[in-house]
Amino acid sequence: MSGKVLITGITGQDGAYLAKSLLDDGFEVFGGVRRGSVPKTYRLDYLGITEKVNFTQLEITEFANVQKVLREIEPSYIYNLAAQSFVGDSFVFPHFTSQVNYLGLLNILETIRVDKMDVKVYQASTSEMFGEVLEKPQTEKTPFNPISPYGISKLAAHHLVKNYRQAYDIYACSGILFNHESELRGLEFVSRKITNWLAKIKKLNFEPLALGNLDSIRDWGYAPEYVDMMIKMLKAENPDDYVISTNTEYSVRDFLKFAAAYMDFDLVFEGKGIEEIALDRKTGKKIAFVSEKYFRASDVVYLRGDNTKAKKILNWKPKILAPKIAEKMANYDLSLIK
Ligand code: NAP
Ligand code: F7E
Repeated sequence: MSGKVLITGITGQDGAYLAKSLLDDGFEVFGGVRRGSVPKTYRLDYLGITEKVNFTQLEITEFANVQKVLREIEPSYIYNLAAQSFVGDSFVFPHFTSQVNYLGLLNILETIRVDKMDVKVYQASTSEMFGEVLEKPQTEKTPFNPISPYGISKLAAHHLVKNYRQAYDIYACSGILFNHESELRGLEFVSRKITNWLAKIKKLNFEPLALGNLDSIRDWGYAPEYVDMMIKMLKAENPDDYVISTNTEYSVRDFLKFAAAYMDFDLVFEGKGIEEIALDRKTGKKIAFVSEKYFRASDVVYLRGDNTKAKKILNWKPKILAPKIAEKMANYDLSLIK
């Protein structure tokens, strides 16, 4: 594969890792960035690739802007990663979330359809579409049952991909990605919130960390391994949808324990529900507590993906699991505090 690639959402966690992999493979990478009061290239800076990316102004909700960008670049591949990706915020901004996550993709697909563009499209679908799960573990065939405005907007986009593929023969596929984390994860997501805050407790004696639902279970993978799967999907002869996951399950409490152990805190949990706290066994110091502030109006409490199809057809196998991910992120967050 070679040629021009457009990544929407290039400044996000996945966009940065994907751009790095594609540049390493010899692609010409174009990155869509939206206007902000400050440049948001810190992830690309961290990976040392900012100078290698061709940036273009892209507001995914503006049809005319999307059309102009696609016509100017004429990419052979589009990875649509742009999203309002924080589930918690989707309850606060449901309209905005739908506009970005659904209408953004529609703008891309409509431009391709009208201009009859020869381009392959990757859409960032999500395990959040399974919502209150109807089957364990979840596969490509598991019925969707989303319970957040985020999950609903992504499911609408997921259906759009299938519809344009079937009706207009456009090469478009969806990766149903389960949670994936890294050193470049946003601070609002629970994994990074934990490692970042614990590092501050460890090195700066910060106050305890407030968390929401500790019982929530996720199938956490490592983001750099997941972007490789996105590339494999567009290399395949035929477009298809794949679950990308590790087929393992850990609770938020487990993730907290892994990160804490790396920082030499031996956590014991006391109390139940809203009263639950985590103490360091050695010092008796309170490290974390439950706060209602971080409960969601409705929360997806169990996710675990069966990645058999991706393994079999695309020869993809994740190696890095939650305990190691927590360590890597904890190590990185400690290193940020001199
Ligand atoms: P992220 O870090 O939140 O990045 C989102 C990106 O979208 C950012 O570059 C953001 O730009 C851009 N964006 C947001 N609104 C936009 C708009 N209106 N116009 C143009 N760009 C816009 O997300 P991520 O973790 O990398 O995830 C990448 C994609 O995969 C997202 O679609 C997410 O929903 C999906 N996904 C993620 C996971 C996961 O566990 N990470 C799992 C399944 C699916 P700014 O930098 O300007 O904010
Ligand atoms: O929450 C619970 C929370 O915000 C995970 C996005 O990348 O993955 C991500 O969505 C769980 C939830 O990720 C806190 O209630 C407890 O049950 O890290 P998260 P998410 O909602 O799973 C999916 C696949 C995506 O597609 C999304 O784009 O952890 N939780 N306490 C907390 N969550 C947060 N954020 N903060 C807490 O204090």
